[in-house]
Amino acid sequence: MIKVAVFMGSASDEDLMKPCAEILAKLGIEYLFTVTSAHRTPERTERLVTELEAQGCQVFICAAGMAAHLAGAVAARTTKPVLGVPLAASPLSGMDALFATVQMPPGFPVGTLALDKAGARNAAWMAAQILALSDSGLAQRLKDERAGFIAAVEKAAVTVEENDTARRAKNKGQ
Ligand code: RP5
Repeated sequence: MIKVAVFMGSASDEDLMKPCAEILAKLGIEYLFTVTSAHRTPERTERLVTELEAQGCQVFICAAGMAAHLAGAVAARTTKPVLGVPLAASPLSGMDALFATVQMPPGFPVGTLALDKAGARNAAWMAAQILALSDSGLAQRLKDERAGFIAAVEKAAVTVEENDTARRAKNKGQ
């Protein structure tokens, strides 16, 4: 059963949003990764939200650039959590998409993540955290992934400290 829907406003958004799909797949979350536009295909967007929600979809991730109304349009049609990823797709460097995504009227929230790939990744992690509220197996997988992040930082700290020690020894010997 599809638990997370990832909507992009255009196929040109696919590259920026691929990391989102990769994380959902890694966590074993069933998802749909597709294109639908608030402006170009409003009927398709509405139909997808209605059908996916009826099938049990729990979280909607919406990514768009420019006048990024996709997340808002989805939030207007569901009370499931909607996460928005603003994309830098115009000469305004994503500020247009950020403002369009984040400034929702009261009662129709869009949980807005960072721009571009950083937001794409965190939208997947946030969706997983939402699903993990009622899925203990997924909650454990998230804890395991956190342990991996911690181990990576600790390993990097050892390497950086060793590099510094070596540099100091070299400078002393000169
Ligand atoms: C938005 O306009 C899309 O999400 C995309 O980021 C941007 C440009 O779309 P294309 O003209 O490349 O289809 O709706």
